[in-house]
Amino acid sequence: MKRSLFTAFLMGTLLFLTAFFSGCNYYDFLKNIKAMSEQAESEEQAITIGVFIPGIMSGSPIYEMLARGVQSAAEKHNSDTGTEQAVVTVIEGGYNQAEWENKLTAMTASGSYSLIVSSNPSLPDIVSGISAKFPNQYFMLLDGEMTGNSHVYAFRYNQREQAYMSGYIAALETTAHGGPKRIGLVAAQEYPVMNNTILPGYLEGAQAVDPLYTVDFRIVGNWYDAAKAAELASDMIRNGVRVIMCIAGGANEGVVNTASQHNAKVVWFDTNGYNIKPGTVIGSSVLYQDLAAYYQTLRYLSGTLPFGKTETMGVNDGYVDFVENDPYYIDAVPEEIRKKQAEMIAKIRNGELLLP
Ligand code: RBF
Repeated sequence: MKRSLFTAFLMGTLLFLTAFFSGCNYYDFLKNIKAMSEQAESEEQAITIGVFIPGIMSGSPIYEMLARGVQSAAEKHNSDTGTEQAVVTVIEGGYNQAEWENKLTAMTASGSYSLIVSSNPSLPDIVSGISAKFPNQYFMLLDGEMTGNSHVYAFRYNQREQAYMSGYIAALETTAHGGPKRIGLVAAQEYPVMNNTILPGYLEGAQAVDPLYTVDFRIVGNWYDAAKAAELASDMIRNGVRVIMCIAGGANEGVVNTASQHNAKVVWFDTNGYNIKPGTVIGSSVLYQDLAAYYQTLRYLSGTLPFGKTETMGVNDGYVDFVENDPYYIDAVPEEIRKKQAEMIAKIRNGELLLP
């Protein structure tokens, strides 16, 4: 016992003396160890972001932009920090909307994601139920509205502006060609934003050209059936409609092909669609969802995303636009019409025309 006490005392003294005489180095050594373990810890604490696509990405640019924006933000974060900290996983929920809630619940219950990102106006309702069961999960919802939940951030676009610009060009083109004062809208399905914002905004834009305009509004029933969308478009064209806007994801193709066969025209929504069928697509009212996803994800990664809020962005915030500088637009649409469209857009930009 006495002997082991003596050994411990001797070792302690030796250690103390070594540390004392090489004080500086020892201190640096400790500092290095601490820095290394902190770095390892921060690399270990991956920020995992799960992107839930409510549908299929192919044919739905709004979803492709979502995934691309989140991924670019993660790459930027990783390159800025010199780590591989941010990791993005994209999961497609498929076209069966009845399965989305279970799929998103499973994603949440896995506990694998620091943040779950999704997009479309039906997500807030689904997430509000899931959030009640998993109150620690953070969500970022684009193209949707949800306020007052401390773990949910939402971002929506001013789609009244977006649809108004579409209705305006559709009516200008129809008026120039003569024929009935009627424009078409082929939508995949009815939902509150479609019925209460997009359809009325489209009509409002057309009626700003001439108050006699009406909209022939048809529903495909899903986001993929191009044959059904083609049938609806043919029927409209037979009834004298010259310009059709389509918001039907993968089914849009049916509208574009039919219009091009019958010398009718298409207004594209969400992305620049002029090159899809040059000469047939005469308007593109776009959303910059890729930018929204990118910047809001960067805010999340820097800890500044304002959870609990919905932010709404439109033309003057740079998130909604009508593409005027595309060579296919310039080729397809006479100068006189482009001039009138440009004047209307200028009024939105300078605040003369307010469409909140
Ligand atoms: N837009 C798409 O482009 N593809 C889709 O598969 C799709 N699915 C949707 C499902 C629901 C239930 C709702 C409410 C909207 C969906 N949208 C889809 C529409 C999208 O959110 C947006 O409203 C339109 O793209 C117009 O900006």
